[in-house]
Amino acid sequence: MAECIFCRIIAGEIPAEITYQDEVLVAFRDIHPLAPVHLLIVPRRHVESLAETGEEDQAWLGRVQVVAAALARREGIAGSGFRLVVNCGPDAGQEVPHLHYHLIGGRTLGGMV
Ligand code: DGP
Repeated sequence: MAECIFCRIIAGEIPAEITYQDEVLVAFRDIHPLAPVHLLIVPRRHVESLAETGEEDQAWLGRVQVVAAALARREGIAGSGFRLVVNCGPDAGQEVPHLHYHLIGGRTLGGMV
């Protein structure tokens, strides 16, 4: 999607600190980090939100968690703990309409809401 900011990051049109990429997923540092480690894990394919996914997406949605755990280990927060968050839709405060998972850690995190 030409005007999607995350599609443009994936395409290399907007700079970002990319920390991981494979054939289906890309991870980069959040521009407004909420903690010492704050990565966004996104599918290369433009999917607006988790609400748009279905049975056919099971494999890569599962891969998100495998990659998140690997990145947590690489970032040194697997032992101290981390949070994997997906905001879906307006009530959850989703700002960028391209499905993304926040991997957050490196400090004690507060309550969920
Ligand atoms: P959400 O509220 O779940 O839609 O989170 C969107 C996140 O995306 C927010 O934490 C800031 C981040 N973000 C927005 N624009 C950019 C950008 O251009 N580059 C990077 N690296 N992150 C961005």
